[in-house]
Amino acid sequence: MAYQNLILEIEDKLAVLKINRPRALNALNSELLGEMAQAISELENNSDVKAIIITGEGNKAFVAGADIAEMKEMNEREAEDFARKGQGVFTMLEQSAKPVIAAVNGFALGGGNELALACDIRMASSKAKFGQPEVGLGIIAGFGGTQRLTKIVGPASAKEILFTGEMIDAAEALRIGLVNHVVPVEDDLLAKARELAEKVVKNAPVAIELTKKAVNYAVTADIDTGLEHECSSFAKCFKTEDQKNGMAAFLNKEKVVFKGK
Ligand code: CO8
Repeated sequence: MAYQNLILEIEDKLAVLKINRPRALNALNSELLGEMAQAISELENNSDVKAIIITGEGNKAFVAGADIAEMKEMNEREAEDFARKGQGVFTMLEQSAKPVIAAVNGFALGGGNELALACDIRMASSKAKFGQPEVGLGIIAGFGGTQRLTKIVGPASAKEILFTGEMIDAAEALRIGLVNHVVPVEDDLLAKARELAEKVVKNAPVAIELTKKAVNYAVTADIDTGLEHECSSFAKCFKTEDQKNGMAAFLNKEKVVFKGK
């Protein structure tokens, strides 16, 4: 389907979803969030798509936050609805069966950083800048930042970023574990993200999906419950053709093509 604020390209098992409001540095408004929810559902239901890359259109921003012009006149009820909407969309990404890679090509601020945090893996251009500037606007992070940032970088780094509202550069983001990789600005970030995605999608899709769920589970579960979850997910793999074919191919020294079932 056609989107006003997104560009969706699907090629060779990979979907690239570009946030496309460059005149407002890709700031997230309600309309855009609604379109994102539709696009994520569309990708979830497309069995040809095995991984999703999210990036920002234009050469300046990944996403410079939620739309301040839209938020300015909100009352308490409207603000809560808006926060729930953004949180809901980002949770869809986090819970998607498909791996999601953020290719952070510029400013990732406020809701933009929160979008990156909801992705499974973050790859940044060396010119990317990250931050949660909400406190300088008189609000707090509302699209999951207080929760996911804390789980990813730990409470001390999270509090410094959330309290100061200051931006950190890509090198610092790498140092604190906010991003997995930094790509020099002269290199093609999207090509590097595709390379990484290809390393993932060559593997068995059901195994990737179950791994994503199990790792997400580890973030909140105690170790015993988590290990039990891992056991039952491991066992589920043995109901798939991909497990039979993958192991047979290894023993026969052949190359396997996984079917996703
Ligand atoms: N919302 C709306 N418009 C924006 C936003 C934004 N977040 N960011 C940039 N824009 C617009 C600017 O207003 C400007 O528009 P115009 O050309 O019409 O004046 C255009 O984009 C270009 O921006 P600048 O001229 O400011 O570009 P600079 O290169 O000078 O600066 C910055 C780039 C540093 C990124 C700067 O634009 C900036 O600081 N942006 C705001 C960053 C910010 O504070 N983000 C956090 C927003 S709050 C948030 O995300 C909360 C999420 C949870 C919400 C919960 C709901 C209740």
